[in-house]
Amino acid sequence: MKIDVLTLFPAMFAGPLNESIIKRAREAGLLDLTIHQLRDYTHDRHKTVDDRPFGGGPGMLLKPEPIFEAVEKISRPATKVILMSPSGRPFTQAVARELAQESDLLLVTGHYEGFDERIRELLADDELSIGDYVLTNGALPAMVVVDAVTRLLPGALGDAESANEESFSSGLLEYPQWTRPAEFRGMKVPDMLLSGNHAEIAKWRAGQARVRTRERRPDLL
Ligand code: JCQ
Repeated sequence: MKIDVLTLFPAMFAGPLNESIIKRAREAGLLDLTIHQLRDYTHDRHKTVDDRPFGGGPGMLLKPEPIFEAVEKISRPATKVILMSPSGRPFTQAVARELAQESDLLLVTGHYEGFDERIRELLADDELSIGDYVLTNGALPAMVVVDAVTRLLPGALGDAESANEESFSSGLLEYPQWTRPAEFRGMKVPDMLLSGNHAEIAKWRAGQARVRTRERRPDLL
């Protein structure tokens, strides 16, 4: 999969996408990731990417010309153009699974008060939010999408990591788990898990997952 990212802060991408599973997926050729500096698509002396909103009001908007030029130069016929902003539709595991089926993504990251509406109307195929909070810019949300999508690409996860994908596909939160030692600072692992009765253990875990989901995320039930 090819993923392009358009950002004012390319340096933010240096760390997280060069570690662990994503690093391995890039080295294996599963992910071809390119980070583009939006300012490189301006033509004025000050490399202007933003301007004040018509009608007044606080803050600045990303102006259309640099983003249109960048998207037209970077995208290919199959490219799905996605804006990252708090006004987008929620990014979920189901959306990650959909995006993992695409061949080309271009993630356009915003900041300030937002995008000139013509960017939305004419360029964007989709607009995604990673959650109901406001960040300083869309670089972290773009990295979240790249990470969640890349780990779903066939061959990205090893066997041990793949097992983990089961957890969210149940639609419930994960049940509690323990590893050795069986007693730590006086706290014991539930006897049930030491019983060796795998049918009973599976039933117990399903119950624990439901209890935890009802307490923390009743919206998922
Ligand atoms: C994305 N959840 C939060 C902030 C404006 C118009 O674009 C803007 C983008 C940002 C950065 O993204 C987020 C975000 N999902 O804050 C303001």
